[in-house]
Amino acid sequence: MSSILFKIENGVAHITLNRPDKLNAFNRDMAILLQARLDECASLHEVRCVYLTGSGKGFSAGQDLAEVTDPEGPTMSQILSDHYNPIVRKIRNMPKPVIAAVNGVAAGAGANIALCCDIVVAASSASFIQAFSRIGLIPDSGGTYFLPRLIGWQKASALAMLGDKVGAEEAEKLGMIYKVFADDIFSKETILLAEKLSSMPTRSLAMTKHALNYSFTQNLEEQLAMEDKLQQEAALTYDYREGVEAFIQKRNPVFKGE
Ligand code: T3D
Repeated sequence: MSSILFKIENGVAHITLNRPDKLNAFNRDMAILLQARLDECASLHEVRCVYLTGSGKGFSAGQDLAEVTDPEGPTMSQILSDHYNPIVRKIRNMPKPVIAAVNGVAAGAGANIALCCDIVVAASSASFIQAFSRIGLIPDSGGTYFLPRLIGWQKASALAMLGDKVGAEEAEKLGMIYKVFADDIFSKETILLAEKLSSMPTRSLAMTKHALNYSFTQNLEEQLAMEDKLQQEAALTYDYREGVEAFIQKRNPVFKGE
């Protein structure tokens, strides 16, 4: 059985981390396969939203700690430069929305890969742990970048240092994630959310993502100029014409992602 499951349905690419016996901890194979699937999602026109989740009871327990103690296993430098950093870049640069559907515990790199996604939703029994400090490491996979931006410096600092477990409800209150769903409706409701996104104007969503990515490093004048440029591009899309026409004609728009 592959460590990554993949299917495309109703415009949504479903990527499932699939090492359930190890709470979907990342080994090299899973990290490399995930990257290949993310590349596929970026290039396929029929994929208009990516839905990333875990199989079994966890989302991902981060780095497979058995692999790091294996003398034949990858080095720390390979783990970051070949595994986690490219995954984070591919998610942030994906020209379509990526949903992290956190079905269970998300720890270490597993938590931070979820938190770098565009929309993070969680089952009520899920939890987030910056587990790094528990084993003498620092938060990686973008954790020191995304966490303070999501929840503020003080909370990020405390969670990164203490490695406390944060339940889904608390994560929602902190602004770490978008929404919590009760366990029994989690899968159905979050797939519906992904399918809704896949029927939206994909190119303008990609431009929105691009503008949000850049907002962290630009001043207001630069950001206004970026919005101006992107809005002109958005106005040239088929979906913009369709959206306005549908409004005037009092009907639902049918967007093509073009
Ligand atoms: O060198 C480097 O490490 C560089 C990379 C850094 C990036 C990172 O992600 S560092 C952080 C690595 N992750 C962790 O430290 C988390 C380790 N796991 C846990 O603390 C706990 O498993 C959880 C809090 C996540 C969940 O606890 P619980 O009680 O629900 O489950 P469990 O019983 O601990 O785990 C279930 C099984 O998964 C168990 O296997 P077994 O005994 O049934 O055969 C456990 O060993 C396995 N497992 C869980 N996490 C990992 C793992 N196996 C390998 N690596 C793991 N990270």
